[in-house]
Order: sequence, then C-alpha cells, then structure tokens
Amino acid sequence: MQIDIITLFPELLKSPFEVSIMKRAIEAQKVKVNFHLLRDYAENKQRQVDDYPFGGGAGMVMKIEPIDNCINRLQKNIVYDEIIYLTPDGEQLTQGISNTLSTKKNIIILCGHYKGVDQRVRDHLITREISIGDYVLSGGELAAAVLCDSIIRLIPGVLGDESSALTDSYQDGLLAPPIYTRPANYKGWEVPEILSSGNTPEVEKWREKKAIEKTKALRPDLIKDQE
Ligand code: 6GU
Repeated sequence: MQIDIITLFPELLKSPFEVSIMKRAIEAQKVKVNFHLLRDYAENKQRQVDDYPFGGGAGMVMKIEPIDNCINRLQKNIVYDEIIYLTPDGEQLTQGISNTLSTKKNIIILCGHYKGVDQRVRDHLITREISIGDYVLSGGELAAAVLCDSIIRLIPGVLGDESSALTDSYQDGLLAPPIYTRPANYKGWEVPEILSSGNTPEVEKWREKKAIEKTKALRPDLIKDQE
C-alpha cells in the first residue's frame, strides 16, 4: 500500500510514523508513506496557499491551485483508489471505514487548515471526506496520523499475531473485554479466577459475556446498530 499525505505542516505528523507498529510496517515494506509539502506546489512567488474568502468573513481559505497541482503530479505516477480530505465536517471514521481503506492499494490524504479548502476541491478533486470525531482540531495532520495508524495496523502481516487485530474493540462490533497479567493478586486486587483455570472454552465464554456487558453499559448504540 502507498499513502501520500499532502500537508502544510509535516513536522506535526512525521514522528508517529517513526515508532512502534507504523515504523515496523514501513520497514517491512507493507506500506510506503510519503509527505508532500503543499507550499511546494503554490504558484506565485510568495508561495501562497491560502486567501481571503469570497463574500467576506473571518478566516482564510486554502486555495485550489496548489492542491490541484499536487494531486495532478501524484497522479502522473500512479492511480489512486481514494483521495481523502480530512475535515471535521466529513463522515465520521469507524473501524469499518479503516477496514475498507486497509484493502486499498494507493491513497492520498489531504490535510485541511485554516477555515478549510475551497469548496471546488471538495466537489471536483477528492473522493471521500473523513472526520475523526465531533470536535475541532487545528488542522488535519493529527487526524491523518490517527487515520493512518488505524489503517496500517490492519494490513495483513503488520501485526505479529495475526489474530490480535481481530480481538480489538470494535472489530466484532463490541468493546474489548477486560484483560489482566501477573501478578494474580496485587494489593488484594485479584484477577478473575476463570482466567487462570486453563479452560479455554470457558475463558472465551467469559470474555464474550464481559464484552457484551461492557458494550451495553458504555456504548449501547453499538449493540442497537447490530440489531
Ligand atoms: Cl479530520 N480535521 C480537523 N481539523 N478537525 C477534526 C477532524 C479533522 N476530525 C475531527 N476534528
């Protein structure tokens, strides 16, 4: 998979790719991640990437030309399955969307800033708009790191234990059950006995029961969605 990220502030987002699972995935060539500086595609001498909004009002708008130039340049080399614009008014990211995106070959991610991009970018250049939740970030970079992490860990072979992504919260529509490790008793706080029983089918039953209880208590909407 190849992910091309278009950004005004690469410093904001490079380091998450340099540690842990994303780093390993890149080293193992399961994914290639490139950063493209939008300012390098600006047309005038000042390398201007934003401008005042037509109709007036507060805040600046990201201009269409640098974005179009950058996307066009990228598309000269390869065909992209998705060109994603990260914006708080996009479709909310879910595990299902991440699963779908993890099966794609090439994607572009455009990080928004200021008041956002000229609407014509959204109407004509991109294929999908994603938000990572109902709150506003200063720019799309942190959202891009979140989106990439959620996708990359799902690429086959990235997680050592193939089954471990399958037992994540949300992957089966439920929150993950409680987990424990040694010591079995810490300050009198004990690990549930069943987990030390060695009875795998009973342990699995317990986990499923706990996952359902937890989901009902914290995220009843997830259970309703399934019914
Ligand atoms: Cl994708 N971008 C920004 N700027 N804020 C957000 C977001 C994205 N998702 C949630 N808040």
